[in-house]
Amino acid sequence: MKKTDNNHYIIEDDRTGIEKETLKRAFLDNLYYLQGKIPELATRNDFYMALAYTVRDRLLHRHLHVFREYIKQKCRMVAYMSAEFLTGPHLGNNLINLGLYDNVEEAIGELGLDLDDLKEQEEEPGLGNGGLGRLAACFLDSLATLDIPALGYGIRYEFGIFDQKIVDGWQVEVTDKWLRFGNPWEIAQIELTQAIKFGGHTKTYYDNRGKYRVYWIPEYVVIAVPYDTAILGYATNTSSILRLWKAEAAESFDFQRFNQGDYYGAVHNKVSSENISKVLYPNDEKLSGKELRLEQQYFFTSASIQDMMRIHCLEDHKEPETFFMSFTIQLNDTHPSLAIPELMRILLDNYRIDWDQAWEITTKSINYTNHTLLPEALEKWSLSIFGNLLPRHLEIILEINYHFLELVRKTFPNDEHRVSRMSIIDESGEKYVRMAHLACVGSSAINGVAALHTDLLKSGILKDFYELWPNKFSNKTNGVTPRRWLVLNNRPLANLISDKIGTDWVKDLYELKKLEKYASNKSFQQGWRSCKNSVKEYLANYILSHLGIKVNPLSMFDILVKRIHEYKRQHLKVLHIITLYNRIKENPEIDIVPRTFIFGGKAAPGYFMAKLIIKLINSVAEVVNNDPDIKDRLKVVFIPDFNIKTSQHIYPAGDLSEQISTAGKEASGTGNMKFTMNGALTIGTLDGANIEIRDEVGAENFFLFGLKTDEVSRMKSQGYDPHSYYEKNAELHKALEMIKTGFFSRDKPDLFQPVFNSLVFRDEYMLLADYQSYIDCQDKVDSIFRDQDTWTKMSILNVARSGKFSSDRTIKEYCNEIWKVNPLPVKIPKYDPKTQTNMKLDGSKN
Ligand code: 26Q
Repeated sequence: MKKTDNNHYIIEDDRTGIEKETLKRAFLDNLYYLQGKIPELATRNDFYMALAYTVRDRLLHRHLHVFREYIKQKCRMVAYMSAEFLTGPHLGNNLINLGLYDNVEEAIGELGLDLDDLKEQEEEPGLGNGGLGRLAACFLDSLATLDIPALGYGIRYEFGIFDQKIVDGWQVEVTDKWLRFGNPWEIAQIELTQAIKFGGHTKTYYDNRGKYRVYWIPEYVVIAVPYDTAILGYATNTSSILRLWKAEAAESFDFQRFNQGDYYGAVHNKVSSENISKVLYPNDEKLSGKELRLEQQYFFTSASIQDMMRIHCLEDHKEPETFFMSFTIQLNDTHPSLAIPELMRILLDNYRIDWDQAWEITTKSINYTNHTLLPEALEKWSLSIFGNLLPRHLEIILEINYHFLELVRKTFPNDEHRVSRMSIIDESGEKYVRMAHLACVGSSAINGVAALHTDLLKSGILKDFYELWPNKFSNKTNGVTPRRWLVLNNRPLANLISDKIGTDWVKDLYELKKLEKYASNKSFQQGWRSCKNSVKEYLANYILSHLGIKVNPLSMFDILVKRIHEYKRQHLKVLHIITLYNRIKENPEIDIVPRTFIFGGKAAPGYFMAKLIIKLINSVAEVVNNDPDIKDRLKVVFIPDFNIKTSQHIYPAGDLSEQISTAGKEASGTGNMKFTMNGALTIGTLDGANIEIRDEVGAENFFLFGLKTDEVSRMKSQGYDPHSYYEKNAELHKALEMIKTGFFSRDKPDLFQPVFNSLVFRDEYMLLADYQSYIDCQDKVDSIFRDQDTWTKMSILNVARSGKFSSDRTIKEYCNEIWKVNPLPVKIPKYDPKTQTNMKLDGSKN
């Protein structure tokens, strides 16, 4: 209750009020009426749910108001289409973005509960594999924070990325049942359901104007039900909508079949329809035989395009011809690229718009972001699978291709090699639809995700397209949201920064520059170190309680967390660890900087080598951690189930960030940015966004090693011989021998031979060529870490110069250069008589 000047009391509404007493009342009320519990009998989940609903109440009116306003104002909206949105847990983030974190923490504390404890209870929506999915989530945060009208469209997978358990050093996959206790953050919008057609065949006819037309007679229909989640902006009324589609059967029960006595047949349709949104595919699953993946892609792109068209036509006078004025669509990789033929189909077949105009509307609406340089990772679908599932879309794609190849021939006469290289259809053997080609042809703008990546696209896998349309290409270096990755996850550091330079940096990360002048200030350095130490202690406790391994918080926390992949070279880090181990064994008194090596990451379930690398890390850990000669100077820890939740404890605690991919392989990387923002120094190759991080923080504050992109390709073309490195480098030789001969796998000596063989006889990612440079660089890291003042200064400068890596900067670039959309801040009346009561002390209404 707040007292005003004229003896009035304002009693806050239980659903929107933000005073501590109101929050407590609302929380207990939700516990009682929604969970059906009194505090004495409530479980931790009951408390979490009650708090989640309390927070949801406080964001709902923004969410509802904002969208109504967009429709009213007929503004242009961004539609970010992505097969993955890796949002992570919502509770903490919503509290930060609502500005309620401290109030709620206190209110909950006064009720005898711990906010950290309740946050831990939230099951995270793991609806993504890694970087690409997390980028989509960071973008929604930035779009809302910058007041850009936006929708994210994707799939509401019932099972997200698998949970990882480590059993006897091996990865074991466990189904992610994230919805099992309910999801308080989503709202099903049943009335916005869309029908999605599949299979069947097409027919032609002449319409009443004598025009040749096609219609599609599908074999079956699946229903798409949207579930909305509000993604709040920080300190603004705007919220983006994340709209995820769930598949349901059109007729959930086939009564005709049931009456014929075929009970199982009667539910079959329901089961197979619902399969479409059942499970997220891991990222390096080979596509052959993965028809369900294509069904998923069409399912969510069709539902989303239909939904956009519905929204566009909401205002009476809006015609489909002006669709591109209502929406600018961004394709997050090729996974949603069926949006191109789907929008064409709707314009051609449903609205009977002519080809040329339909094509103009489509290409004006759509843009494409590429996220990979690995040619084997480019999506392609066999023509027969494609044609069976989407016969009409295949016709449209063939016609797009016909017009496109005509243009290629006109622009580059007598160059049939180019024509077959560029064709949307790969006809070199079995026929395939090349999704990246479709995306390039159907988009106005094409971008890479870091400067080097974009350059390599232009000179490599998309070279022909760049030569045809140089102006379509641009670079948009990735970024991450500082709200989650710094303010929420690293409270001590965020508070220290705000005490020094105020809080403007949260919305304008370049403000961190103001820290530069304190970089050499001894007392600021001390405060900085004590922040780092406190988050390191937190992680040390986590490791002790979850893994039973005791690590020294004063040792250097040397961290490599990301998906396990050979190009990311986790095994190069292992070679470094074995080298240090051998140095100590040879000279037990050697003066060495104590380090804790922390690994985390999931391997795709079908990726043999990645899974073996996890086992290798754990086997090396077993030996190193238990060898008395090491005297705890080296500790190796593999933290299971690296995801958004576990990463929240990891990124803040980094001293050294390992970004060691082979130059030219990592499109951008975003973990590198999260570490930099949290004051870790990077050891890295000139790859992806590492290059730009180094440019920003200064070469003197970055540990660079390894071959450059052009050196990698030159060496490869001249015939790279890994074996000679193995022969000539004594320390490397010894480390590899130990892997080969079973030093780390005594009960199964040949267990790690495949690792040895792949390195010594092929070494596609050139670990051996980079080994010595990496080791030398790590020795330099050691010598600087010994000088804590210098290290701390470098750490402060890294944070001070990390402004570029806010996703706010990235989103501004997309807005200005590709989407052409403007901020539209929405006012929500502060005082709303419907939600607040104004009464006098004696109880009479005024
Ligand atoms: C494709 C077909 C079938 C099944 C799965 C997939 C699939 C799913 C996810 C393929 C790729 C992905 C994810 C790729 C990804 O995360 N790429 C990363 O994107 C980041 C954001 O741009 C970059 O920073 C990383 O460099 C890049 O590896």
